[in-house]
Amino acid sequence: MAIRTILHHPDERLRTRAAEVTKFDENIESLIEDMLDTMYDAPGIGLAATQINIHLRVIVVDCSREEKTPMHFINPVLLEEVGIEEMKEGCLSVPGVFEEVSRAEKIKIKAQNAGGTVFELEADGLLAVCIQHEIEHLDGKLFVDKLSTLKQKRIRKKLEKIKL
Ligand code: GNR
Ligand code: NI
Repeated sequence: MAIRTILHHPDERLRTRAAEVTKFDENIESLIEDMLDTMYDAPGIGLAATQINIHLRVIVVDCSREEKTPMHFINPVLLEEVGIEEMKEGCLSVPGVFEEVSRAEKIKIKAQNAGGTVFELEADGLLAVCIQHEIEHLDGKLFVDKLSTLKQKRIRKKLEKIKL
């Protein structure tokens, strides 16, 4: 049980491409626990290991409204993307910024669980948006990269000024 520090844009470490997980041991289990603790504390509906400066392909998500439904995905890969949907997004690494972003409406992914077992999942709605947002973190991308260059400049300036 540990809450880790979340990196903030424009920290260059957020631009790191995360490496595949090859060892499914207790270190991965405790990383997932820490990521969930950090996500719930924030609070957020998703977190990529990149955001806590761990450059491994691990994401956690909980988009549920009532009961806690923690999910984790190791080495996630997008297999199918169908349709387009616009949603207002935010990011724990870009505090105070909320902008419309368009993404696939329905997705199918393949991933591994903490035991290394491969599984597939189909998602739509907020869960699909969140999973796509998290996978992009693992490739060093942020949702603000999809905005106009003018908006990107303003966001960078604003965050450099407040330096949370
Ligand atoms: O908490 C979060 N909310 C959110 C809202 C809309 C689209 C994506 C997200 S993910 C974000 C947490 C986060 O930064 N994950 O990387
Ligand atoms: Ni994010």
